[in-house]
Amino acid sequence: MTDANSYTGKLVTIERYILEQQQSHPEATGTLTNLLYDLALAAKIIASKTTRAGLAEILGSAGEENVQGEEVQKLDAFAQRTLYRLNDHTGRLAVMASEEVEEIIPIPERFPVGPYVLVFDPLDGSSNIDVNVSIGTIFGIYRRKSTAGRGTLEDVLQPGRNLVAAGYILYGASTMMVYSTGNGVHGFTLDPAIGEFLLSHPHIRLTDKPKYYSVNQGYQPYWTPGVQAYTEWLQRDTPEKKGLSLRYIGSLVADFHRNLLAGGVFYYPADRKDPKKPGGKLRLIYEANPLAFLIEQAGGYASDGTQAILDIQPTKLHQRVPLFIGNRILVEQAEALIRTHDQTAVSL
Ligand code: AHM
Ligand code: MG
Repeated sequence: MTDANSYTGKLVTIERYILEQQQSHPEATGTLTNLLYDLALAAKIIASKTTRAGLAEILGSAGEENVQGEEVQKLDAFAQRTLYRLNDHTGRLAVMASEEVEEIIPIPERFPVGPYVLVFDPLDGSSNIDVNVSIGTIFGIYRRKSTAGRGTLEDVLQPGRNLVAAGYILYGASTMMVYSTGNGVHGFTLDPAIGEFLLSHPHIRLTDKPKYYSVNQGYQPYWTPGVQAYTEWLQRDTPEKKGLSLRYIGSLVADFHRNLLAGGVFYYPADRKDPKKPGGKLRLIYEANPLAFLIEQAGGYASDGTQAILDIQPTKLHQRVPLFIGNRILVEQAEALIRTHDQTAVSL
């Protein structure tokens, strides 16, 4: 059991914090507050499985039954189902969309609809599960645009600038939930002994002394000259900064989280490696936009190399986008070098 006396600071649960933030908006109906609670609950349920990853092989593999006679699911399918089931019936959402699902996810006819739109990547970095490396969930919340009935594709295809809230859950050495409703970025750490997310990182701001750059340097031969020049610039001492160290996990939430706390830049540029993915690998709606919203709230910036991620009007549900995200000064330099060296960078 957790000894309450072992906590030195004020104990603030995520529920209390979200509620206190809502109270500073007298016009709020509580719907967004409850939606964030639903996501915190989903986070706990998914975390309870990620900490048992690997045991499925002992207890039964995907598609088989485990010793309790339950069907064992792959973790990403489990995360998808958990998020869907916690949100399909609440009357808070008009529509959902997920990286794992090809079309928009309607709210079933038997349930009421509400004013918000939820987009999510249920388990990002899932190739890391088998090697016991951190993974994450990413989410974004919009207000619906359509005025009645079930939500539509148009409700989902909104620029990130319209986000009302966004966040992620990091399943790492501890589980953390980090979110913003447009009033700073706040981080909570799950205390597994009491099953509560406790405020551990209020008002996260990027440091002005960034430490890290994060990129899959294995793709360097396929980069454009602008991205090559940018990487060399990051490595050198320059008037703006000391040369940065390389850190790359290959799990976006974990890479983003480290750079948010320590300062730096993450990038997944457009490259010539896979001609079928000319816009890079990451998805605008489920990955780039929510994290871009958070980074701006923490004093940073996110770009596709030519413009702010948050200003891009999505045209397709699963649109990919090059991503440069982190300290503003570092991301703006990427834009400058891409402008100088690759006039054709985004139309590769
Ligand atoms: P996923 O959505 O299929 O899990 O892929 C996204 C992940 C990100 O977490 C990570 O930043 C990137 O893929 C790593 O890709 P790569 O292995 O090409 O460096
Ligand atoms: Mg993903």
